[in-house]
Amino acid sequence: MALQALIFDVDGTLADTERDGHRVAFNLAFRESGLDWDWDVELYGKLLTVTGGKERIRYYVEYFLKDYVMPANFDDMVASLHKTKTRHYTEMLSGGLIPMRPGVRRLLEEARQSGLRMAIATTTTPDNVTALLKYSLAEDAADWFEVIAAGDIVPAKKPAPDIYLWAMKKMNLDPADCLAFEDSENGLKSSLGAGLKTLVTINDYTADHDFEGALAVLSDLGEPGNACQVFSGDMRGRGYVDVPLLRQWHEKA
Ligand code: XBP
Ligand code: MG
Repeated sequence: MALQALIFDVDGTLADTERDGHRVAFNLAFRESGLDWDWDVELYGKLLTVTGGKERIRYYVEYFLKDYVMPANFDDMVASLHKTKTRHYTEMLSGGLIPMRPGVRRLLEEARQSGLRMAIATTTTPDNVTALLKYSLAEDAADWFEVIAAGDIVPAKKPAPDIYLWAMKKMNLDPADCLAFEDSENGLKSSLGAGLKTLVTINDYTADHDFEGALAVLSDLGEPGNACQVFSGDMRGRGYVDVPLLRQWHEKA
């Protein structure tokens, strides 16, 4: 079966959003809500073991703020904090603050031209995805994706496979028709769990993760004249990922 579709994770994969995007927005929300919580770069790396912003706040309170006494309305408090965080994050994106990672725009444009179908499968809130696509990629970029599977659309977030399964069901595709793009161990567990061959591009927060089972592990997608670093996988002599290479990987694997 020929390759039909590409399914992309967002945070860390399309753009480096965590350290200078989500993390900063969480801190702004805490401050605005009168809390003295502050997630520095190192702590945020530990908190990233839990996907989903609301889930991450709960994890922080439970495991890092042992003396904190949860108010009776804690669920509402988390929901409200997260809403504030989303407002800050999308405002930051609207300033075009966070660029696409190397090779992302090129590969997306090439995939569109070659008739590949495309989808998003992410843990983050839908508004965050549309803002990132609009302000960092193109005004109409959300329309490049047939399905945007995001946030609470499935209750079990990554590493559960549900978000990928949901996206493929919507597209009426089997895992064998698709390739997935991820940046983290939780993301890879999710895509592999859904039966998808997966290409991993790492970032500072995920460089030491376990990527067993990935098609290839690269620093980024690379660009002509600016080759990516290859940690595992066979680039077939190329310095960057393009559609013919994806087709070769898909056929072989
Ligand atoms: C990334 C995440 C998200 C974001 C925060 O998921 O774990 O939780 O950090 O987003 P992925 P929200 O890499 O799968 O896109 O605060 O909107 O949940
Ligand atoms: Mg990710």
